[in-house]
Amino acid sequence: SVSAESMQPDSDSGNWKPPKHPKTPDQLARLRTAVAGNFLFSSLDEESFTLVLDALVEKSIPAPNIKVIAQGDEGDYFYVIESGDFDIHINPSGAVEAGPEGLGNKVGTIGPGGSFGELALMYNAPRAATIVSASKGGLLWALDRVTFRRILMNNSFQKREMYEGFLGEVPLLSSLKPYERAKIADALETVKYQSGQNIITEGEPGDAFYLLESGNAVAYKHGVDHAVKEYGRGDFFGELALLDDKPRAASVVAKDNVTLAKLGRDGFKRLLGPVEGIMRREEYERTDDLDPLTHQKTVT
Ligand code: 1OR
Repeated sequence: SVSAESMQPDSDSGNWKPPKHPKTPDQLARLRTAVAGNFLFSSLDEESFTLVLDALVEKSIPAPNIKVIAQGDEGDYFYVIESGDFDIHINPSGAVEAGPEGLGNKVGTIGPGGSFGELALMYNAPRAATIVSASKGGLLWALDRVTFRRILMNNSFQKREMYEGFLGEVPLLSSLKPYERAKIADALETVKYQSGQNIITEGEPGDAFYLLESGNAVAYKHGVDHAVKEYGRGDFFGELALLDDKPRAASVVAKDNVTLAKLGRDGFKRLLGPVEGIMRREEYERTDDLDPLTHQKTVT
């Protein structure tokens, strides 16, 4: 007979069964809301999603200033925020130290729907930051290390790996830290268009931003008889409508078969804040030999 052991790919966790923490309908509803906008969950199939929901454990953080994760520690859980804000602190020495300054510098805050604690689990690395409850505390959902690695990590890890090289080559993103590019990778979706298809249509509302991974695309504008811009690998388009809530200023058409990394409006607003200045500066620094739409040399 076939033993359960031999059907498991990892011999060290051959007897692993996903933990099941029963939940009330109310808990389930709250949990579904909390993970709804979280990109780490978005590519799970129904079966994996159910398994992860079962495995999550509610963890109440009843006061401010509670350390949920300490920089330098080993990773045990991954957390999703249902309510409350949580501050991120990084001590340049690599670990929390004693004393009032021991947490290091506050570098950001994560709110409801956000998540943290994945890095140490993904890379078997010490915790990269300290996470402390802010305001009144809040409510977290915790996923154990093994379930995270076996179920939740596969897709997101592959996605981060897949996009790591490409995002590192995109000039617009070169000022970002690797962690910031990893968060962008989580939110990207690969889309393909065939030669001649419209990717963006002038005059329509904008809902996404695009990075071009392979192939070429061309921008056209009503009333202009030539292409106003050509895009190749590493170029971006679709930012103007999202930055200023304006209709699409041009159509962008696939010149050959193209592969794009698509970032929706929410991801764009949330993750490209640090480079908004660069996108806008390019608009303002336009000079005469640059195309008004695209900030680059006009294609003839
Ligand atoms: P972890 O398992 O290392 C701490 O535990 C968590 O803080 C980490 O996973 C991330 O989920 C989260 N750098 C490192 N970790 C961060 C950062 C961060 N932001 C959130 N975490 N940043 C510095 C980038 C140079 C971004 C600060 C806004």
